[in-house]
Amino acid sequence: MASGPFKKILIANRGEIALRIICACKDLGIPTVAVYSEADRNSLPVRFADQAICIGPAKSARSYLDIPSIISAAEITNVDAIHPGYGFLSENANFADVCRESGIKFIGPKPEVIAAMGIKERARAIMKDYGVPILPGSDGVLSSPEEAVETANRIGYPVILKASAGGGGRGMRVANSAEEVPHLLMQAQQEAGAAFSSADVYLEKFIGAPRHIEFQVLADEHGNVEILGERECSIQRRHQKLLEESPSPVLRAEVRERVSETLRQAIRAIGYSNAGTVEFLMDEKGDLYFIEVNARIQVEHPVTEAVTGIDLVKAQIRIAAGETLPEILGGPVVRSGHAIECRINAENPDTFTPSPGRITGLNLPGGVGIRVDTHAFQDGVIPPYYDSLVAKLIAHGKDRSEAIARMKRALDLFVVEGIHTSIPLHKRILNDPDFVEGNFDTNFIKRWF
Ligand code: MV4
Repeated sequence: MASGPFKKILIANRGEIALRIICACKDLGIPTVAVYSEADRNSLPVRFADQAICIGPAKSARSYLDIPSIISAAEITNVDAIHPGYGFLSENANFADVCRESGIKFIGPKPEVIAAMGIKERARAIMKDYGVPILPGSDGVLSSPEEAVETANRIGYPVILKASAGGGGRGMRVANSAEEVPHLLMQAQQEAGAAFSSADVYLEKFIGAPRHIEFQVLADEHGNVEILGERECSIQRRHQKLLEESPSPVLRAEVRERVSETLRQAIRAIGYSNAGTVEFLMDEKGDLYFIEVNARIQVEHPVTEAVTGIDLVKAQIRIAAGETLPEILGGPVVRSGHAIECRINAENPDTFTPSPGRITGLNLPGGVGIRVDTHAFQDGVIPPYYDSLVAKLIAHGKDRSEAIARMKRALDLFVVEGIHTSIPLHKRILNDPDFVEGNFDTNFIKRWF
């Protein structure tokens, strides 16, 4: 081992992922510090961490996104590492850099790598260089409407204009003809400039009904890389994933192997370390095309944990402590069975609008093949200030049909009273003949309405 485990870890997050990280630290025998906003004073991470510090008011900008507050909390409690979870500061290269300057280990990739992956058009160019398949598109950022029209004419319509600093669908425009390109380019640039740090826009061939398939990566600081298979994430609405599964019901083994081997080399070459996700779109032919890298642990990581038996959060911490992947994994990665995750959100099932409030009644399912990751508890409150995730329900079985049966059973026994949740929506998805057949793409939910 290059260096020992950490003495104490601060968790710069809230909700279920904060609790998930506390659990990993307990398994490793590492004490924890929870930071919390005034809205989360009575939360489970505060209760179950060894120490807890209030870092500010409910609004994220003044608490979970407030770098000086979090660094002060880390210094006061004398931690030697910070786990950022997902969202908030997890892909903020500046935060990772401030941690480094403060002598605190940021549990994630190096700041330079986070920054490079955050510029989508750069990540695209880097992946292309290492032989990862990308869609036909512009060579970097578009510098004029004329260049945009020329490029679009060359690759053929429809094309999609994307914000280089984007993600989550903002700053995207689809053009169906040359006449539309200059106007849509201006719109995309304007939207990107307002929403992100940069108004840069690039262009690529548009796939109208893609599947969203992503690969889980684990890489240490010594050049060892493992690709832990894929997750199928096509069941989403307005860029919010609802249900994820592994393996994908449609990915051909030959494509999985080819992409995994190329990715392994690319991830090593760019100096990526820690857990990460590489997102792809699949076209009608079943071919994969790189779209972006997520340099963090993701919400849906338990699906991969179920099929590999690997604790990804524990692995992140051990990687950050300088351990090698062979030490951490202790042998070859074996994937077995099928896993599905349903995201249980506090939302109105008809309007999909948030439904925060007090949980007046709660029954969590369990039994063979079921895992629940949640910060919910009887009489606990889901505040309105953050995302509406209440729980993640994960079912694992020997095959897809057993995983579906277990998930349906668990949803039947899952009771949340006092707030609306997406439980009815998940029951509907699992009973849809097209879902059961594996016959769906990212427009699956949209087609219902
Ligand atoms: C695309 C695409 C079609 N063609 N790129 C949406 C979020 C951003 N991360 C990438 N996105 C897309 N990029 C090309 N060339 C369609 C989408 C897209 C999408 C992708 C994954 C999951 C859900 C989606 C919903 C709408 C659009």
